[in-house]
Amino acid sequence: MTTSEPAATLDNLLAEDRTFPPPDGFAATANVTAEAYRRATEDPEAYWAEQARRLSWATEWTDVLDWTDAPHARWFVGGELNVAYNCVDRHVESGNGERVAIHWEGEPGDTRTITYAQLQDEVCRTANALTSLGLQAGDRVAIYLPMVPEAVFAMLACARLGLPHSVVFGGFSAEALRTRIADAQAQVVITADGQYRRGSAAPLKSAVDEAVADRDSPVRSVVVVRRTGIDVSWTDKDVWWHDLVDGQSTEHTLQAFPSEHPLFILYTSGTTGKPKGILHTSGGYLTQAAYTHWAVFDLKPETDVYWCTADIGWVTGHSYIVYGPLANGATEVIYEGTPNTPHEGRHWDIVDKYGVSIYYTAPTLIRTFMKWGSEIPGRYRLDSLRVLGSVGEPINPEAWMWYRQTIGRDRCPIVDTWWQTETGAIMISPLPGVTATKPGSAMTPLPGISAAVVNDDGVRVGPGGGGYLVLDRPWPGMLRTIWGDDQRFVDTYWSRFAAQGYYFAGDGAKYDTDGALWLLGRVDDVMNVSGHRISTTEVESALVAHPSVAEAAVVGASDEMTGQGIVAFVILRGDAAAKVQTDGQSGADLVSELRKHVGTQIGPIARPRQIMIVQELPKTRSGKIMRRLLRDVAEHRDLGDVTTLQDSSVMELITTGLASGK
Ligand code: 6R9
Repeated sequence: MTTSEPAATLDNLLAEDRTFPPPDGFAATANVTAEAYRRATEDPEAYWAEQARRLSWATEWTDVLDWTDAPHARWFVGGELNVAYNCVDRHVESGNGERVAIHWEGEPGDTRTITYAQLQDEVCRTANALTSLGLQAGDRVAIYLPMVPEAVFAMLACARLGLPHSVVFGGFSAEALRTRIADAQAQVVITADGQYRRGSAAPLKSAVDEAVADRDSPVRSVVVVRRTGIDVSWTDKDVWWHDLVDGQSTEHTLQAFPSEHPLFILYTSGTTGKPKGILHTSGGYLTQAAYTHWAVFDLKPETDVYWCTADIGWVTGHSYIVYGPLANGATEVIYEGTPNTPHEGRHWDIVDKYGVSIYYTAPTLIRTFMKWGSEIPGRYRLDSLRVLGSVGEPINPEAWMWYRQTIGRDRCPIVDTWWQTETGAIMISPLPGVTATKPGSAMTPLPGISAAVVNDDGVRVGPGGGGYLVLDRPWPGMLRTIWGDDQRFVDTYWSRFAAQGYYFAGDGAKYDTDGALWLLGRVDDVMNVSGHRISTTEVESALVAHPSVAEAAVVGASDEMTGQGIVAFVILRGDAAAKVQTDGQSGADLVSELRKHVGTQIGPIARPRQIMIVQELPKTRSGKIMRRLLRDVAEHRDLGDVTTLQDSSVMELITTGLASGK
């Protein structure tokens, strides 16, 4: 961790003075108005109690919040509810059983339409099936599935039975699955024979075979969805989903669980060390997931078609594909595959086909779409869209503007949503009917949420100041602990500013002079060059603003003279890339032009020491650039563990390029 506070070197980002107020007419019908901020500030607990009433409780709570054992919170103490009932049954009971819950689109083009009534049947069957395996409330279930409807059925069936699930991303290795199963002591794994990736069927169950092979594996049963029809080997732990589930009754009697009953464990992708099992519980989590999904996306369940492009293996998939939207009775699209299969317009094709009105994705994908070219979305109508969301990393102003103009056709508000696996749900975001947005800023904490920026000593900074983002009041969706390691929970999040009692988010942040919040990436992504603090985001944004650059990743590499030197890895846009490939000299010319460009945009201090033109960047499966690996390359170290990379051959390409002096 860095030891001094990020200084004010963000003139580039903070010079951003374009603002985009909500479109005409949007505010008039928006779910939330400015008045919510006032009410929530006056009495946050009353405000959250109001939000909790979006849910159906079997027993009313007695206390909104018990913070006496801080940092261990209990929300809606004494309350009891069933999370799956809230996401499914109650919509059927209120007469919306025929509403489509899920428009599912398989990668090869097969589809399924699932109404709330059908979802109820599927969840009940699955719950009966899991009970038949001998599982009891509190037992853990691992879910290792592609983006198929069974993933949603399985999560909701677990919730219905009070079985905390641990969803492991289907792109993770057998070893990653094994350690997560062992940490949570999961007794059952739900998986599929294989999964579609870029048009072909890849094995999945074979990884489970490997992960549960040990004699001391806690896993008793493996339930296998047949998705691709590829051959699988079979053991006596295995049972086909269709054999186990299809014959079950669609009747299942509900049980309510205490508000603090564990709902799920989700391991964060932690690039080093043992992954952290983030524990979320029921009442508070569902309250915040439902509230934020309604408020931030201005959801109108009767008319909107919502699509979040995340994978259910990530927290975004948990909160904004499964729990938030379904608790709100939304109609949503779930797409199984990659965005360029069978062509680079697949997402826009899906938007037009289903009339998607709310689209929520990640900056890395937006930059990829930019790289593919504006003419691709230009071929589609996209006139159903009305709100666009972004999550996962800071969004460069350039990508934000492209998103607004090319996808939103200058009509749709953009909500840049800051949150974490640990926060459970969105914390900092514009409200589409209230906030005048600035390209690249997540703007302000939501009504009910309180955040601050502090310096090294935990002292709050004001407008124009920068430092560390902290959360200074408990929130309903907050993580309750790290599974099996409460001390690590306290150490990681609550010890940095223990004196003040603040939650340390690990992100750098800055207020501009209007008081809008700019998230600057993880604090270990803040570079120190000759005593000047420069955010990797700031340099990346400058690079991406150059017409030849599609995507950029910047790291601070140790430097004898300056402490750290800035090393940039850039992917060029189509034309520039073609030119560089046919003409060696233009590569060198472009590199010096880019160095100059960053120098003019931010100042000479930010001029990268080295710029490398690469074909790809190493990314985790959730789309985050793995700067640790790039730092290793920049500092000529051997590469450590690359198993969490989406494509591990990327590193080979980059290091070979470096060795050949490209
Ligand atoms: C939801 C999710 C959390 C980290 C977080 C921050 C970065 C997420 C962001 C953002 C800037 C945003 N992050 N959203 N940074 N602006 N809108 O991504 O959870 O995978 O746990 O990552 O992602 O650095 O600390 P998770």
